[in-house]
This record gives sequence, C-alpha cells and structure tokens, in this order.
Amino acid sequence: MKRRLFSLTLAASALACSLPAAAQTAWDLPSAYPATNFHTVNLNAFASDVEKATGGKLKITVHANAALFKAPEIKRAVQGGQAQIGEIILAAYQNEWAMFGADGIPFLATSYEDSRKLYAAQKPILQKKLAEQGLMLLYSVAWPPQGIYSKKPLASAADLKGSKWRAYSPATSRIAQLVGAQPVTVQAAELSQALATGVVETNMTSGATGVDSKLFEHLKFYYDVQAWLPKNAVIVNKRAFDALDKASQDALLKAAADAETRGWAASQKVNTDSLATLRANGMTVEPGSAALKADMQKVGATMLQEWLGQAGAEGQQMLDAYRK
Ligand code: PCA
Repeated sequence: MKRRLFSLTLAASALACSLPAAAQTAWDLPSAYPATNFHTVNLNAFASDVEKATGGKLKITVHANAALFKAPEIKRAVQGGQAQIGEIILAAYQNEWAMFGADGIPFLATSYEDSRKLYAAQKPILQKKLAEQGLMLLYSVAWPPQGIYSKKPLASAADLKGSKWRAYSPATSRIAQLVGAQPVTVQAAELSQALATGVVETNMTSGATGVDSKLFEHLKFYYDVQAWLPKNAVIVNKRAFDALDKASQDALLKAAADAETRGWAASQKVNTDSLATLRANGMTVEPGSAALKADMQKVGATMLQEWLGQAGAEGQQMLDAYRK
C-alpha cells in the first residue's frame, strides 16, 4: 500500500513538472526598430495581449532594434524557423516579388485613407504569396508619410544631385538614381551613426524615424512631401502557428486584429507629434516647393511604370482594385 502510494505520488509530481513545460510555448519576435518606436510599442502590447489571453501559454519576446536579426534578414529567419514570428517592412522585399513593393512607389498612395485602400487591394495576394512561403500575415501597419531630409535647403530635386543618399529598400535606392544621388543602404538601427560619420547626408523617411534617430542632430531640413506610406507586417511561421492549440491560435489572431487597429491610429498620431518634435529641435519643416514636388512626382511616375513592368498582370489587377 505504502509503495503504491509512493509511486502514485511520483507519477503525480512527474506530471505536475512536465505539464507546464509542455504547455508553454516561447516565441522570439525580431523587429528592426527602436523600443520607443510606435511599431515596437504596439508589438509589445500585442505580445502582452497574447500572453494574457492564453493564460501565459504563449509567450512572445520582442527583440527590438535589429538586435536578433538585421532588418533585411528577418523574413528569411521566420521562413526558416530561426524565429517563429517577426516584423518586416514589406517594401524591402520588392526584388523578391514586385507586389511586396506596392506601398513603396512614390505618389501612388499618399494619405492614410489611400494607404488603407492600397492595403485592402494588396492583402489577398500578399496572404497567398506568404502562404506559399510557409508564412502567415498576422497584421500590417503603415508608417507615417515619407518626406525628404537634407542638410542643405532644396529648391528642386536638382539640389539632391551627387548627395550621399540613405536607402532602406530597392525603391528608395531607385529614387536616388533617378535624382542623381548616390544610394547607400543603411538600416534604421544604424541611421544616426551613418549620418554622424558622413556615410549619408540625405534620405527619405518619416517624421517618426526622424525623431527615433534624432535626425535633427545632423540635418536641418525636412520636406514633408508625403510621397508614400510603407507598411510593416508581422508574419508568423505557419508550422509554428499550426503547432499551437486552437484556443491559442484564436487568441493570437484576435490580438493581431486589435494591434492592427491600434497601430494605424498610433501611426497617424505619431505623424503629427513627430513633425512638432522635429520643429522643436530646430528643424525647418516645410511642405516643399512646387518644383521639388513636381520633380518627385515625375520620379514616382517613372517608378510606377517600372513597377508595372516588374509586376505584370498581377500588378495591374491590384492597381485596378486599388483605383476602383
Ligand atoms: N522608417 C523606416 C522605414 C520607413 C520609415 O518611416 C526607416 O527609415 O527605415
């Protein structure tokens, strides 16, 4: 009797020890932007929502500022399962598939409203493509509109000629070529260092990144031409998702939908706030002259044609859906 009781106790304690370990899943989420960035703040809220909703069964650790993987490596890391989930900027992958770059084309969608429409047109094919790659789209949020940062005042695009231009995507490199600047690819996490060491002196990004990277310490002018709103996307490895129980999957999808709503609202607020912060730190923030805008719009028109050449019928279809 005593012996039986002993072995029962043993079995019970073994069960107690093994249960929590087996039931808890820990995921790593690499992202490429600083902890204070609104996308990262949103990611942390998302992770905390997931942990709460699953009663601690699914724990997601956000690794901000490209600490785990460099920006351009995050997609492959999630595809390969080195990370179960990650945040990418879609436009960085345009060379892999033209449609990833749809939201990086200058002056195709320039407001939050148009950016949402473009997302709606892009989403079904995006989901299909990612599924083919063993990935799933959880949510996507736009950055604020992209403007031009410069050390010197810009009367027109001619003033950008010969400048060392920081790029974060194939499209931002192409803009440099079209205005006669020299593109240098630098991820956001290394932008302030690249400016400090003179590796770059001009670039196009948002007010948000201007504040994150303290661009006002090196650059004096921001032309808020609102050329496009690139999107970040949170993607998950499909095998990792399938390994979750149904309740955890549902909790994850619900938290993702909430994060998407929250993220778009945050982006819009950050846009307004960050332009004020740039001004408060001594930057001249202007809409840009008619000549500068016309020059950049011409660049955009060229790039849309080039993109259509790359994207083919699939691209045209998406464009038609967007413009409907
Ligand atoms: N900030 C990111 C991408 C777009 C943006 O506004 C960056 O500059 O890398």
